[in-house]
Amino acid sequence: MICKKAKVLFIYLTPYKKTGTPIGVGSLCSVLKDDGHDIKIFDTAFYDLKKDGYADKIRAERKMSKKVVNEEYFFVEKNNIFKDLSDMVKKFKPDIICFSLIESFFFICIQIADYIKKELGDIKIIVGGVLPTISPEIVINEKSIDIICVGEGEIPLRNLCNSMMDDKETKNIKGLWVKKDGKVIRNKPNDLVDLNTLSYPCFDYFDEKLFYKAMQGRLYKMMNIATDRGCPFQCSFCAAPTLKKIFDKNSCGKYYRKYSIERVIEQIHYQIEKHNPEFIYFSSETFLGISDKDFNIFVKEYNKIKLPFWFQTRFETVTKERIEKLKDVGMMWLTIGLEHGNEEYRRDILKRRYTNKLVLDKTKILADIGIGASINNIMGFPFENRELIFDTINLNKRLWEINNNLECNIFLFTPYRGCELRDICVKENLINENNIINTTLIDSETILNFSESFKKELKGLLKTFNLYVKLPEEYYPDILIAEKDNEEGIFMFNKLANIL
Ligand code: B12
Repeated sequence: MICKKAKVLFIYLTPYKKTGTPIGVGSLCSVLKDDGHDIKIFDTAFYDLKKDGYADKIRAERKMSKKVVNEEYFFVEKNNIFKDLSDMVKKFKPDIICFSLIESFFFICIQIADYIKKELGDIKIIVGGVLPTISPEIVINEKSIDIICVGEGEIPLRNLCNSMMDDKETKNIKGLWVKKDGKVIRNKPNDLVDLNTLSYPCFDYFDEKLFYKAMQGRLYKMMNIATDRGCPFQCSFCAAPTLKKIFDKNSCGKYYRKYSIERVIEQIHYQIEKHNPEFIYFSSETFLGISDKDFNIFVKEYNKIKLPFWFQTRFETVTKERIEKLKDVGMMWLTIGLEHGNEEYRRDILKRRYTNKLVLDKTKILADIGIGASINNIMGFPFENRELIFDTINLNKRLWEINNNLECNIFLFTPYRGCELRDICVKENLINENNIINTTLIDSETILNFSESFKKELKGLLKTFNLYVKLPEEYYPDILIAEKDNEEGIFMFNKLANIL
């Protein structure tokens, strides 16, 4: 495809020091690069916009993970986002500015978009990502936003850039909602892409520092590899089921798609050749959801690659045979969502159906083979109370007893748009229907309208979760003191945290 080159600036909105190269933006860069467009990326990871810390630090303070020892070598903090952005825009002179947006960055996105329009000229602004896909009206209603992308962006953005540069009409491009003469033209979402014909995500334009991610207290140059897109499960705290519904309703094709195993292997070689990473991270939601045939090909081929790797999967998919084989070819770690310790609550409210026995058995498999894991847990759900939270603490305690090489992560439930539990929160008056979330997983206070006493309790339990999990029960009276948000509580917390 030959057309005039567009200058495209991506603004990747991500929390302070939240590194890792995003597959979505990488994939968009890749199709534009194929068509010869000029690309730059402005990343918000370097700016402490909310002045409230960052995930790696807070996780270490809450005793979830080890303190990162080498971060100063890989991170430079910048402090004037508007000046830096303005300098980049004036120098690069983009034809179009692209934001990739999830809900927690809505306000920052609008602030930056307004600034661009007011101070830097009438450059076309397009916003894509999960939020405009799930709640398009909210985003398109913003005065500084010209276009939004609903659904996957590879084809719509390519068509937009190519048409724009050829002075062709852009208002009817599938997948885009476009403002024209004071009206919004709402085109249908584009078909979902065929992963096996798509170019690999291109990370060439990202700052090298963003490749570094923490693993066991050390930052490594890591390459994110996706093996699929979408998710076949129905968890009520996740937006994936709603994304699936939107794509089904618009007949866009199947949301949950896998790369062929040959493409996965080819992609790993391609990215290693380009970026020379120290570690591979498989960013798919359920890495071990692959068939035995593909699994065996993966192991055989990865044996030639040999870089250490980790991935995310579900408990159900862990088997002795598979983990042993993976360990032999470089598997170092895995992340598993347990989410809640009460079986009934997990099944009925969170829509996760597995037993605690299964969770214990699978953790034993990991312990026997000598593989560590991050166990992700959430608390502060609707209808939860202290007793239910202790079911989560107690199950984690049993897992920790089986396998000492576990990171027990605990996060507060946040009802992002698109997740089924959000509707329940609205119904129960726990949030206002129009609420737009402006918070991330490291926050220490719930945004739900629980009673003041339960809010306090959540804050205390979030801080002390790992003390309860990892210290013997005779410490519980002291941990109760450590829950308090006062001098006595802080003193006790520090004293107990030092034991771990
Ligand atoms: C992998 C992942 C991560 C990774 C990588 C994040 C990333 N930005 O790539 C990590 C672990 C870092 C992460 C962190 C967080 N994540 Co996350 N994450 C995901 C997950 C599982 C997959 C995302 C993905 O790679 N999809 C595949 C790519 C190809 O799709 P995509 O990114 O959406 O991009 C496509 C389209 O959206 C569109 N598009 C995107 N941007 C743009 C821009 C333009 C201009 C255009 C035209 C199109 C376009 O085109 C892309 C290519 O087709 C999703 C779940 C999901 N199903 O989406 C949650 C999800 C996106 N995450 C979510 C959240 C909340 C977070 C955190 C805030 C968690 C937290 N509480 O801290 C942080 C924020 C960090 C950040 N800025 O991204 C929520 C968002 C909820 C919402 N309603 O907004 C989701 C939906 C999960 C959920 N809870 O429901 N996440």
